[in-house]
This record gives sequence, structure tokens and C-alpha cells, in this order.
Amino acid sequence: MERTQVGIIGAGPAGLMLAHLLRLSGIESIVLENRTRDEVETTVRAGLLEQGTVDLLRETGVGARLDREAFFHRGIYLRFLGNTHHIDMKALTGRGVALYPQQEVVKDLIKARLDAGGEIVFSVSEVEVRDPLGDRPSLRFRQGETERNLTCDFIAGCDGSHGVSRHSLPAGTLARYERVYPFGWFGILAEAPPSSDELIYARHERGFALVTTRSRTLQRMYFQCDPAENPDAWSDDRIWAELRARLATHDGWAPIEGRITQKVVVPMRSVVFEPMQHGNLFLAGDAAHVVPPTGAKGLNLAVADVRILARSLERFYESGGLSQLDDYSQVCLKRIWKAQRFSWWFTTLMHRSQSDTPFDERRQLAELDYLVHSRAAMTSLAENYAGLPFEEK
Ligand code: FAS
Ligand code: PHB
Repeated sequence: MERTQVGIIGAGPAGLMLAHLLRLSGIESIVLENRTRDEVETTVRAGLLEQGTVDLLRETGVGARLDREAFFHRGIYLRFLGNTHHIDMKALTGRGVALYPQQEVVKDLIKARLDAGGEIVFSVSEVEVRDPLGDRPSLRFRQGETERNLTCDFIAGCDGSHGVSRHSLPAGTLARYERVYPFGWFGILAEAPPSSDELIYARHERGFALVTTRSRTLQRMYFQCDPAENPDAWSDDRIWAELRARLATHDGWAPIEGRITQKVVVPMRSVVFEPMQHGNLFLAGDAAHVVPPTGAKGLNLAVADVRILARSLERFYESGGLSQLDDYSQVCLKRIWKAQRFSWWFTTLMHRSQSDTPFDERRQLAELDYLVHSRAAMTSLAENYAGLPFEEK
């Protein structure tokens, strides 16, 4: 029977950041991932990092490539009724954001772990969480033809919204809070130079649109669509026509077009599972909560969760004190619900619903007008968007 201190399921941002922080505190762990390294390192997901996430990557020695390659933005543009308004978050809060693709964060963390001799077991299958409520929880899994059993002090379920860790718990153990939105996002990658120096969030009567980026030659854009939309039914011309329409301004702004290399439709929902601890099993990241991407909180919340979990485990191994571990769930949920509130608010402010009445449309535009003319309202948006400071415990 193999042994480690912390068994981690999932090599996404949550699992890899946790393994990294634990190693820095001298705590052993093994990461199990059911996909190949190449699959993990090429999955296109988030792109926006809060100030706190950037600071943590730098402080823990995995920020060098980010500092060389990321775009650092002061703020965002809000666009509606053909006009564009800049929200200077740096001026309002002293905090900005960085555009650095999630898969690059994952690559940096995998390299740091393997360079340090840490273990990541890729391409595992049949992962099973055993006895999470007991003193000797374990992970049974298959690596190729070999069955392995790993006894742990603790198990971290960092296996995303469709992983096994949450499903290993008896029915009724978790409270589920959910909001499903009647729209999705149509996301594209396009080979082109950036269309804007900072992100553009557009509210348009045809629906929401977002201009973001991945690099100097690869751009990411999204527009609101039916969640059941078939991306392959859209020609490049039709996509660009839709983006031009929704992003149009009175002074003739248009996105720089290029060859579209990826089309994907992602559903939008807000979900929280409580509590996030069950005996010696701790859920973190998308395994415990999902946010609509409008507020760009997904990856950042995953990092915030494991920052708290790593601290609590460090305190446990230092002093044997369980109190920090027992507080893990409620400490994380304070931040998670604030991020859920902000993501819901920004999503409903910027998207059109078929159920919207003419009153709703006027109210939405009035809120946007208030937002871009009130320093207080802009500051509230900036604080939440750039990331609320980590609460020290
Ligand atoms: P992840 O899902 O990233 O990682 C979980 C890992 O566990 C995966 O590598 C998976 O293969 C592995 N795993 C699953 N089951 C397993 C098992 N049984 N055994 C072993 N391993 C297992 N956020 C944004 O801010 N902006 C975006 O544009 C954006 N786009 C997104 C698009 C999509 C399609 C999705 C699903 C999410 C998107 N997100 C976006 C949110 C995203 O960034 C997540 O919040 C982030 O990946 C969460 O990180 P983790 O919790 O580590 O989960
Ligand atoms: C992205 O770059 O993928 C991105 C950025 C900001 C968002 C959502 C997605 O709000």
C-alpha cells in the first residue's frame, strides 16, 4: 500500500496550485489526472487572472513567464448604445488584471512540479475515493494495467465540475445552490492581432459580446447565443457579421478579423455545493462551484480555495490543530458567494433574455448609464472584477 500525506485528484489550476503550495511547505502530495499531459496543457479555458492570483504565482516562484508574456491591463471597456466607456480599475482600486491563458498557468505549474521531482500521474482511470470520513482515506486507481492504492491523511477533490470526488459522497450530503441562465457563450479563437488594448464588454440589443485576447497573434471573442447552438452551423462570415453588429460604435469601430481556428459553445450557470469538507475529503475549485464566465472568476476562485486549503493543512502539520481545517469550507464560501453575486450581477447586466420586458431593457440601460457616470459604482465593479483582497485568517 502506497502512502502520501495529501492525495490530489485533478491536474487543473486547483490541483496543481495546491500541490505547488504544499511542496513549498514541505508537505507531500501526489496528483492523479485522468487525461494526458498534452491534453491538459492544450485545453483552452480561462484567460483572465485577478491581481491576487498574479501575486500568488509570483510570490511562489512560478510568475517568471507570466511576467514576460502576459498582458497587464489597467481596466476594461464597457460598450452600449454605440458608445464606449473605460473603467480604470488601477486608478480606482490600485489593482489591475492580467491576460495569460489558463493552459499557460497549467504548463508553468506542471513544469515547476516535475522539475522539483514532484509526482503527477497522468492518464489514470477508475479513480475511486475510499473512506473519506475515516482516519485512513485512500485513493484506488488504475494506471495502465496496474491497480494502485494510495493511503492519504487527506484527499483534495480538485477534479472539476464533472469529477468523481463530489460524486463519491452519499446522496444528500451536499446542499446544491444553482442558477441556470437561458443563454450560453459562443467562443472563438481567431488568428489576428489584438482588436483592442483592453477587454471590451458590449451590451447590445442583439445580445452580449466580449473582445478578449490570448496573444499578439491569437484573439478570443465571445457572443451570447442559445445554449443549444451548434457552432459548426456558423460560417466564419456569419460570426464576424454578428460580432461587427454587436460591437459597432458611432465612430465605426470594428474588430480585426482573421481565420477562426476554434468555435465552442459553453453553457452558463452558477452553482455552489456546500459544505466543501467531508471528513478528510476537501473539495476545491469547479468541483465545489461553477460561475458564469462573465466575471472571469472560475480559475481565480480555484486558486483562492487552494490557497486557504494549503494554509490550513500547513497549520495542521505544524501543530496538529484541526480548527483551521474545520473552518476551510466557511472561509472559502464567504469569498465564493461574493464572486457568485458579482458574476450573476455582471451577467444579468450585460446579457439580454427573451423574458426581458421593455421595462427591463430601460432599467438595464439606466444601470449601465449610472455605472459609467458614478465613481462609487465604478469602484464597486473594479473591486470585484480585479479581485477582492484575500482575507487573512
Ligand atoms: P478543472 O476542470 O480545470 O480541472 C480538473 C481536472 O481534473 C481536469 O484536468 C480533469 O481532466 C481532471 N479530472 C476530472 N475527473 C477526473 C478523475 N475522475 N480522475 C482524475 N482526474 C480527473 N473561466 C474563465 O474565467 N474564463 C473562461 O473563458 C472560461 N472558459 C471556460 C470554458 C469551459 C469549457 C469550462 C469548462 C470552464 C471555463 N472557465 C472559464 C472556468 C474554468 O476556468 C474553471 O473555473 C477552472 O478550470 C477551474 O479549475 P479546476 O477547479 O482546477 O478544474
Ligand atoms: C477570456 O479571456 O477567456 C475571458 C476574459 C474575461 C471574461 C471571460 C473570459 O470575463
